Formats: sequence, C-alpha cells, structure tokens
Amino acid sequence: MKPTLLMARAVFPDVLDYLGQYFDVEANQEDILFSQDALIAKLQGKDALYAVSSQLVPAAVIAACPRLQMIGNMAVGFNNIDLAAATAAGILVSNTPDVLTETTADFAWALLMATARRVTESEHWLRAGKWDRWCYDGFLGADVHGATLGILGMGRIGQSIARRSMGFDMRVIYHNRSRLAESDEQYANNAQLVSKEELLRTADHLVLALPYSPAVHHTIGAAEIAQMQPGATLINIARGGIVDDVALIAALREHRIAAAGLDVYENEPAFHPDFLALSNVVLTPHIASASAPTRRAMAMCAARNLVAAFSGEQPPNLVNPGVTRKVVAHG
Ligand code: 8YV
Repeated sequence: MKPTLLMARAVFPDVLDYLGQYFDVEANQEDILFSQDALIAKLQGKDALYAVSSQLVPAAVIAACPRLQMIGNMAVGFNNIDLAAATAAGILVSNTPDVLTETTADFAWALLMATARRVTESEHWLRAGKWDRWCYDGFLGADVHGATLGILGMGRIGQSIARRSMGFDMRVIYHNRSRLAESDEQYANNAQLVSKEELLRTADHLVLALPYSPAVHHTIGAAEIAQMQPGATLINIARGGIVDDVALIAALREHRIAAAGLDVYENEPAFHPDFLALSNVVLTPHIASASAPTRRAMAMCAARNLVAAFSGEQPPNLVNPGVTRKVVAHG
C-alpha cells in the first residue's frame, strides 16, 4: 500500500503526477485554504503533508495528527511549522533551499531599483494621466551605483544579493549572527561585517534577508528606523514580522526614511491597509521566488524530499536531522 499524502495547496500538475507514483495523494487543485480544524480533519489517516509557507502547522495540529510522519515544505523558510513540536513527535521536516537563491536575489534587486528610483510610483502617476510636462525635479530618487548596500542576514540569498552589487560599484556591509568565511565575503563583493548599529547608520540601501524566528520579531522597529539615514531605502524580501509594519508606516509617512520596498508583511495576505495610502513604498505580493523555472524547481524539490523519506532514504533537505524518525517502510 502506498503512503498517504495531503497537498496543502494546488501545485503544478506534473509534480502531482510524480507524487502520485509514490503516494496515495489527496490533491487540492481547487486551492482551498484550510483552517486549522480543516487541516486537522484532512490529515487524519495521512502519513505526509506537502505544505507551503502560508499553511501554518502549529503544535496543536501536530498533536492532533498522530499518524503524520513528514512535512515537506515548498519553501526555504519553515517558520510556518512548529519545528520543536514536529521533531518531538518524530516528524521529518524538509525545505527547499538553494533552488530559489538566485531568483530571490534577482527580485531583491528589482525591488531595490524600483524603490530607490521610484519606478512604480511614477508609473502610477503616468497611468493616472498626470504627465503633461518634464520637470527638473520630477521623481528624484536615490542613486544605487556607488552607494553603500547593507544586508541584514548574510546567508545564501544575502550573499547572492551582495554579489550582484559588483556591477554597481557599491560598498557592501553586512550584519549576521557570525562572520562569513573570507572566501564567502569575497564572493559577496568583499562584504564587510559591521555591528547592527553601524549597518543601520551607514547603509544607503538596507536589504533584509534573514530567516524569521521569534527571536528576530520586530528586529526593525521604530528605534532601528530612527537610526537610518533620511535618504535610505529599506527592502524586505525575508519574512513579515521582521519589520514592525506600524512603525514603518509612521516612518514612511513622516519621510524619516526615503522609501521602502516590501514583498512580505505581518499577517499577510491581510497586510496593513495604511501602506496603500503611501506613495513611497513599493508593494509586491510575496513573489520573490516567483520565476517559472524556480517555482517548478521548488515544487519538485519538496516532492523529492517526500519521496526520498518514504523510500527509506534521508531527505536531501531535512531541517531536523536530529529527529528520531517514525517514517515506516513503504517499500
Ligand atoms: C515562497 C518563500 O514563495 O521559500 C520561501 O521561504 O518565502 C517563498 O519563496 C513561499 O513561501 C511558498 O511557500
């Protein structure tokens, strides 16, 4: 008998076909969003869950689903899953690193450029029919070339963002839990480790690329924004909750920093409505990894992790390798 698998959301049909070779799959191609109760009900009798980062899997779900043996998350971030509870329950958890690094770094730059050079703001103005003459001071933005790029969270994605700054003759500073190896710093355009205070004070463009955990909740709040330069831009491609959105809205409204570019929000997709009234913020709906090839690669990566586990192998992207697995042999 094949193991049973619940799909939290819709996925590419060929990925579903692939999974169907190994699992008895309950698909969700209607893309219904499951409440916690619905998820618990659907997971009864299921061995595995194919999740995405918007599908929360808290301890209550894990406790209520004793048969669950693995969660394959189609995301590099896995803060949607209570990892400690999953690990204690013997549930394997995997993510999809690497395959999205370059695409996400590309998008950080798209957001940075659009924010610094006021691309979406000026387009909205043009589309509204307001363009009747050229003006010497129309939509003056910040320079990107020659500026100081600050990166908070210098993992794979942060390093790839930094590397791209070579073409813009930028100086790169970063703050991270630990210093990178010298070769990685060189790769990242000779990035230089600084304190968080120096990063905030010095960066012309500050990009957030750190993973979310409760320890970094509101790591950028009113006090941190107050330390930034008045002409600075803030880019968040990491996770909602790292920035205090209410504090950012107040700062943008009072032009305490020049602008922000956001792909992620607290409580998304129900983000703070006051962002909509601000012209100095570029807003995108959590699409940093959304290139066609990368989303396919992520979907297959999550699927392969699940297949590996139920074929008796170690999933390549296990995030809780210390887990005492309860995956039973399924042939
Ligand atoms: C995903 C992401 O699009 O991988 C992540 O952690 O945030 C995005 O790439 C999204 O989370 C899908 O689950």
